[in-house]
Amino acid sequence: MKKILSVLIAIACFTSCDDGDIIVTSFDFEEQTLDRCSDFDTQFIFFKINPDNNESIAIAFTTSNDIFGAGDGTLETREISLALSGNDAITYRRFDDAVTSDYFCNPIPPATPIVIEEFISTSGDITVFTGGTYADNDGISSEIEDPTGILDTDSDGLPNIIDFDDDGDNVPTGQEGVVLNSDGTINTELTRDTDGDGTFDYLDDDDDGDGILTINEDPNMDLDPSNDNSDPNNEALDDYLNPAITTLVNIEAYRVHNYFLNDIIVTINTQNLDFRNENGEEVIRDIRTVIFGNYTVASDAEFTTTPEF
Ligand SMILES: [Ca+2]
Ligand SMILES: [Ca+2]
Ligand SMILES: [Ca+2]
Ligand SMILES: [Ca+2]
Repeated sequence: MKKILSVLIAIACFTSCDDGDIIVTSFDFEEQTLDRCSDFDTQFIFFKINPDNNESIAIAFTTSNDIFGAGDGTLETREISLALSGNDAITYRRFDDAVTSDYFCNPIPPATPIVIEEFISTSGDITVFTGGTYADNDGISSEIEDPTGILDTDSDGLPNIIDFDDDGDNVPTGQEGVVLNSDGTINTELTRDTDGDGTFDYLDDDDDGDGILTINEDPNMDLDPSNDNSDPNNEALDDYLNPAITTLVNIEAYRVHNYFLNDIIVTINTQNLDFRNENGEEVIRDIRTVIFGNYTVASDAEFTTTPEF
C-alpha cells in the first residue's frame, strides 16, 4: 500500500501549487521479501511484490562489481554507492491483477497484468552492502579459533579465522588432529600434540619436535609434508610426525589457501529519491535513508590465495 507518513516528505509543484501543499505519500514494502532476476550481466534487478494490493517496487542498477560475494576477499563489509539515472531507477507499479516475477525478469514485459498506477524515480542514490561470515571451514568455528578475529599465528597475512593452515607448516589445520567437544570448543585431552610440548599440532610449526620445521620435512618438495614417508621401519608415519627422520629440505613457499564468505546478505539502501508518476504530475521526494531490502545469497563465495612466504 502507499503508506501515509507524517511530514518527512515534501512535494515539488509543477503547476499551480498552494503554499503548504504537501503530499505525504511513500511506498511501504517493509513486509515483502526482496527477490531478484538472475539473467542479467551488469544491470541488477531486484523487486518486491505485495500480492495483497497487486503492487510492486523494483530497482534496477548497473555496476561491474560482483555484489554477490567474490570481491577482493578483504574482511570488511563491502559498500558500493551509486546514483540512479536513465535506465537505473526505482519503479513502483500497481496492477489490475496479480503480478509475478516474470514481469520483472522478462526483457519484454508481458502484456498483462496492466499497470494502473506507476511512479518512476527521476533521481536518487543507493548504497549496496555485501556482508557475510568469513571462514576457513577448517573444522574449528571462528569464535573458538579466535574471538578477536585478528590473531595470525604464522604471520602470513591471513588471520587464523580464514587461514586453513594456522601454523603455516603446509599441513592444513583440518589434518592436524583437532578434536572438538560437543559445544565446539577444542578438546584439550584428545587434540593431537605429537611432541607433547603443550602446543597442539595445528599451532606447532615443528610437530614432532625434532628440530626440523614441519614445512621442511617435505623431501618430494610438493608443499605437502603429509605425503612423505622416508622411514623404512615405519612407512605409515609421515616424516613430520616422526622424530626419527630429520631430513631437511628448504621449502620457502606456502601452499595455495582457500577460504569462504558464508551467509552472504546484500542490503540495498536508498536515499534522496524523487519519484514522478505516469503523467509526470505528482512528485514524491523521500530524503530519508531507507532499507530497500535484504537479499540472502544462496551460494557461498570462495577465495583462493597463496600467502607470501
Ligand atoms: Ca595466518
Ligand atoms: Ca598446519
Ligand atoms: Ca606440539
Ligand atoms: Ca619436525
